[in-house]
Amino acid sequence: MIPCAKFRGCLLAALAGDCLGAQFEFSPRRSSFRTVWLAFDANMRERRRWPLVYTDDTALTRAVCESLVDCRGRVEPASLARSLTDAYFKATDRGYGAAAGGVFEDLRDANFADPFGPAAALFEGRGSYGNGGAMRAAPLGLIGAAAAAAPNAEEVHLATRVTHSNALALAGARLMAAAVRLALRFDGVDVDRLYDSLAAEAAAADTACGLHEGEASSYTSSMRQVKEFLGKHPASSAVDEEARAVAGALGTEVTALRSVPTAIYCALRTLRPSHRVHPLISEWQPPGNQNPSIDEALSIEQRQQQQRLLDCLTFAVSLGGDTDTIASMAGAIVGAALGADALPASLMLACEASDAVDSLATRLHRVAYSS
Ligand code: R7I
Ligand code: MG
Ligand code: MG
Ligand code: MG
Repeated sequence: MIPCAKFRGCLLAALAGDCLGAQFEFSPRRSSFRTVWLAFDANMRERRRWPLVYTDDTALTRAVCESLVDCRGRVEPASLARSLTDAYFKATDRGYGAAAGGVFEDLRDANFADPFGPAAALFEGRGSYGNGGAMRAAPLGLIGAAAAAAPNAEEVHLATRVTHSNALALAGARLMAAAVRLALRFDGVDVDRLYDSLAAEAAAADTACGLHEGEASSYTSSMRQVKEFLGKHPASSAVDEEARAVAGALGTEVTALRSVPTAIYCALRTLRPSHRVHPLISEWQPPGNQNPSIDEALSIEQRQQQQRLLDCLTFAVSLGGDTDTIASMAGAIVGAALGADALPASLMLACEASDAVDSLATRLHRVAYSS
């Protein structure tokens, strides 16, 4: 059985990436690693409840979890469409993609008669290739890891098509869910093996969605670039050059193709046992050292896991562009691998609704193992 702590780590780190990244989403210029880290450090030192609000990424991830819990771990498109739409109308100002609002209005106006209809009509019938399906796919990876018969890929397609029917969006969501599913079983050592499994998932997703290698628009070719970057191991002092190169090659856009492989790189980079956390972070003292009521005494291992996650999120946001979504997806993968111990208490205090996300993760875990 996958421990509940890994479900919690996944969804809480996804929340943290969204909340931390939202401050930088589509800033006109990329921020340095140092600038991003100083902002995060200040966020965690505020020591008041929820200075950081979450965006559509978390609103819709919560909605996916709630629908999965209601439907005993299954993807029921009508339930999911209703749950996503309710989340949207509860707060339409959470930074939704330009096409998303219209889909939710159409779904509601037709009383959810055809959960796939409005999304299929977008962009002259080609459907959106935005990353809005991938950004909420983590819970599907969690459920998929527990399912005995792993019906995952088909269910991810159904869940994605409610808002995104373009092949690029479907394959990206499927790859993101697979990344979470595989990260849950990561042994802490063999990142090459994790990469190989992900590359195989990318190839399968391309084939299933009719994407062809060579057109420079396949997940297979992006994953090959991920491997090249993973082979490089640049020094911490070169982190901003690394970020510039990764952002240029893999992308930081709102499209699934130019953000999911980027998030996967951010996660795998951090999970390599040889990865050195940036000195700004390895020298960091959690705010709790001044206030024992917030961060209790941590074991060395727990401290290192927290530093790893913070290093991942800082790097992801320093790439620029779609920072909330890339950090959220990277966080989901790393959080699934490391578990909830990797989330500093001061960070959880800073992120909106962390308590609700935590209990939702626990409910999802219960559902995942109760059938
Ligand atoms: O994918 P989506 O939900 O957006 C998610 C992003 C994340 O960064 C969130 O944090 C939030 O900021 O938004 O929303 P969509 O509107 O479906 O897709 C995003 C954008 O991708 C669209 O608004 C378009 O600009 C672009 N796009 C397309 N452009 C041309 N042709 C998506 N599909 C197409 C297309 O087929
Ligand atoms: Mg967002
Ligand atoms: Mg959307
Ligand atoms: Mg975004």
